[in-house]
Amino acid sequence: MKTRAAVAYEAGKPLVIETVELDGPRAGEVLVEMKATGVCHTDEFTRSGADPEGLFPVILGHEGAGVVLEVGAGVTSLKPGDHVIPLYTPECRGCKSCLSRKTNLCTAIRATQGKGLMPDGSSRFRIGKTPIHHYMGCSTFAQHSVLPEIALARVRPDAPFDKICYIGCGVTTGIGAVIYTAKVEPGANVVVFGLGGIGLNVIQGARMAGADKIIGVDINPAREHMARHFGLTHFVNPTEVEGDLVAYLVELTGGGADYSFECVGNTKLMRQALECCHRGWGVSVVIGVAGSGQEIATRPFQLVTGRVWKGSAFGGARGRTDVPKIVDWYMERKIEIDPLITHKLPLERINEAFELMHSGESIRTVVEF
Ligand code: NAD
Ligand code: 022
Ligand code: ZN
Repeated sequence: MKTRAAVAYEAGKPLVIETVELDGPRAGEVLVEMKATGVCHTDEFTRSGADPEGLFPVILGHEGAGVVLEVGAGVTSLKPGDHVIPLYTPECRGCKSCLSRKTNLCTAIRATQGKGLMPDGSSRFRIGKTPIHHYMGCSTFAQHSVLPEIALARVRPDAPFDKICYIGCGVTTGIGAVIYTAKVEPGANVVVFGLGGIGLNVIQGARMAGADKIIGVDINPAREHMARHFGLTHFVNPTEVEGDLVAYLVELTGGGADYSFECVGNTKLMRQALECCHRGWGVSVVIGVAGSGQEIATRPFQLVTGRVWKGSAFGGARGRTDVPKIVDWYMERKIEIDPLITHKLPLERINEAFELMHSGESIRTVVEF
């Protein structure tokens, strides 16, 4: 079939809206009609050429929501008409990682996904004879995409696509890091570095978990207002703190944070996030993705004295199991998404989403098909 997509032909160039050829689903695969997609940092990381593993030409996008149109041979968990959210972290329930119950990082299709290919080693997208790469196993910047069955979460049909697409990355990453990775308990003191599309979801996760102090750190003063709406109790602008930020945060938390979250991707902040944790038990979760080749540092004493450094991918969520639950939380008004979607664009104007991201004007831009 033919479909409309935003194609990244070359690193650093704007996306081009094109009609592309899409082959139907093979065994274990599903054809999805995309209804909406968010535009996230990793899409820009790859588009810009900063991602050393970026492949071109490619159809980017990993934060979508849509409807199943057709299923390939052997697909049993989905049928045409089902509403779905694509998963860049799939859940096969059979690999060593899924069976371990200790991680959400399913390995079933990891090798081919990283190469921009479907599990059988080929691409479903092409223009003329030129194959176009898939992206993070999702390629949501296309009106239709083909995905593996294990990379789709079936969700309730009454949930609005233009909001729940954000659960495909940002919402689950932020809330999941609190609930699944850190397991924040009621009464805990929490420090969040970076109050953007991820950090604001960490804040609402911390509120949901019953945290006491929820302290947000951001250099953009405009982020305070929205953060308070989501549960922030104290705002800290590092540019206005006299002296050492870590000492200031330890004082503010009465001895150190029980949990801290780095939601920027800055290795200096990762260190501060660890070091502002409470001696003996404080846990710091790295969510931000730093530029390639960067390293984190601290003195071993920080760990010897009981602080714990952790990382979280997709919030530690098991996609097919947990994503439908998060959609339910949204529909039951236990979490909020609407105010975080600050901009909406048609596919033709998708390049403006990257500009809004750079200027700090948007939290999330959603593209509707
Ligand atoms: P964003 O741009 O919306 O937010 C970043 C925030 O950090 C902004 O509000 C900015 O003002 C603030 N900031 C920048 N420099 C700062 C500094 N020195 N001190 C304090 N605050 C500072 O980005 P986002 O969408 O929230 O994403 C944040 C990070 O999370 C990115 O690195 C992204 O790639 C990563 N991420 C990770 C996962 C995962 O699974 N681990 C998933 C999604 C996103
Ligand atoms: C999503 N991310 C950032 C913004 N939006 C993001 C980026 C990378 C990861 C998670 C979220 C991530 C963490 C750990 C891994 N990835 C490796 C997982 C593994 O090796 O099993 C990651 C993922 C997908 C891809 C690359 C890296 C990919 O499909 N190319 C989950
Ligand atoms: Zn993302």
